[in-house]
Amino acid sequence: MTTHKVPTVWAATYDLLRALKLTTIFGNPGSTEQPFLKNFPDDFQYILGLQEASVVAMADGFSQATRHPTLVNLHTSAGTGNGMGNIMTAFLNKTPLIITAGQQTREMILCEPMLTNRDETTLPRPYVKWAYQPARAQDVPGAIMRAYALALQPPSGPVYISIPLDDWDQPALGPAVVRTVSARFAPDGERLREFAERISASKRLALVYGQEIDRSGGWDEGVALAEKLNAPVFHAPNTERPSFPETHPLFQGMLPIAMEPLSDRLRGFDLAVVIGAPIFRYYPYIPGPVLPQGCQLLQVTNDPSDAASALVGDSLLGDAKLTLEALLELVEDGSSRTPPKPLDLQRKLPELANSPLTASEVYAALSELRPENAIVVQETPSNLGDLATWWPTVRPASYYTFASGGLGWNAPAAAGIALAQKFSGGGQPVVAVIGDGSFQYSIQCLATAAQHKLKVIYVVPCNGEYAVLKEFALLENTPNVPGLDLPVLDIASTAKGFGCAAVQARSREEIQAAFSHALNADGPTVIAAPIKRELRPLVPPDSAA
Ligand SMILES: Cc1ncc(C[n+]2csc(CCOP(=O)(O)OP(=O)(O)O)c2C)c(N)n1
Ligand SMILES: [Mg+2]
Repeated sequence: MTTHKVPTVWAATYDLLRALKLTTIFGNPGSTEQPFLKNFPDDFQYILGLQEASVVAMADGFSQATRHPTLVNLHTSAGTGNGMGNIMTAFLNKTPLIITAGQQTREMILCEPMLTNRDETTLPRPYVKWAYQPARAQDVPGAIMRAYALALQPPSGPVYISIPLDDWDQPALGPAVVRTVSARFAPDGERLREFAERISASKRLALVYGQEIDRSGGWDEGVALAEKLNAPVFHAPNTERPSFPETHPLFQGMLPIAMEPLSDRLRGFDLAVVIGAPIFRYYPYIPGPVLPQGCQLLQVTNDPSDAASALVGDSLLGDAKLTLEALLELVEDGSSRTPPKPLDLQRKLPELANSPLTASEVYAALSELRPENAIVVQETPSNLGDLATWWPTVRPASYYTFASGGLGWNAPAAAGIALAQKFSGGGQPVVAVIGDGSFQYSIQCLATAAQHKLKVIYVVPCNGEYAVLKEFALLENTPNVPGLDLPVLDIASTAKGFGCAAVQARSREEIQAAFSHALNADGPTVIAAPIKRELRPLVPPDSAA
């Protein structure tokens, strides 16, 4: 008697995941996911997050740091809902996450028992590139293959598949079809030459570098192009991945985050070339033109939607690194241009230390012990500029933040990045600077960091308030807003409860001692640093200087 050997949907799917190198799964399980997770294979790793906001952002950080799509498994509608803020962020970050969620048994969905994910493809929209529930169990592996292909291709981003729990034991059609797709594309040659000519002809040229450069691995090409053109480089406003060394003499800082000051900053330039960013990612509304009089704009992006939504200028679709390489060949040498005056970082500290310290004093203390290979992750809204002053980004893939502003992404993302370091043996320590308010949104990530002994140091500047919202209240003239103070938090105790080493550090000496100790620790450390309350203008008046 011959036995008929058809794999189950479960077996065919795990083989597909193996083939696609999706063997690290970030999740939080429920009964609708257990049929997928049963007999979990030894060559896979399940990274448990205790709340889905952490699960999604840890996977996002891991995916960015490994430069590979990553699998997430959420618990039906409730888990998807908890993860939704960070799914939105992953969409704006353009991180290829393949998010799966369990669904009730097909037999019962009609009567909507508990755990039914009702209208399952509606919930994650519009912040996924595709949301799907296979029409039949046999389509599960094919749907995951399609999801992978879509997530990876530019612009990459999250996709969502809902999978009924009874699908896993069904017979598959056979082994899954494994396909490959391209993760990048080169620009159109003719249009590229036109761009190169316009760039070469510019007398007063500004380069604006965005996140797609660092994501594409094009950091060195970006530096080479700026040097060949001898042109100033700005970071695109609110960029989440700095893509140019901030200590380079051509670096001119980040463009302001609002219309009027941004256009003022570009005054005098005849051409702005934006590579790898939308036009523009503004934040507060300060009305003004997009560009000053006499300034034209060229944009390079791999995202047709960002090309279409640009308010002004001409766009070219293409991968940032490939386009930079090609432009480098085509543009004329810019030695006749006058280089800009190097930025003055304004590193000034008071002779007598403040008590409590200012955010600047905390970052100054840390910067003296900065390991050259450290990776920074930042979610500290009111003093991120101070951090950049004292801890400028000088290497590729060494600074991460979110594209969205949705709090609760960076603390878990830092854990995901540290996990990627651990798996790759990279040994780069992760320093996550997270405001005391921001730290609360996905605090459960600390348990995952402790469980896996991740080399991540959380530095939490504690001002006991939502300072940036107070700054916003001044800008928008909205006095007496309630709920902007945080009177009761004990961050070090909370962190200890999640299994992390934690200290409160008040002085420069205490901070440096805690940081040195943490750098040598076998696991995560949380350093809570009380800081002085300071309110500064949200958009500095001199940002147009
Ligand atoms: C999910 C989410 N909820 C609320 C907000 C609004 N928000 C923006 S900044 C901020 C306060 C951040 O406080 P903290 O981390 O302490 O930083 P500080 O401003 O004090 O430097 C809040 C609540 C948000 N951006 N995201
Ligand atoms: Mg705060």
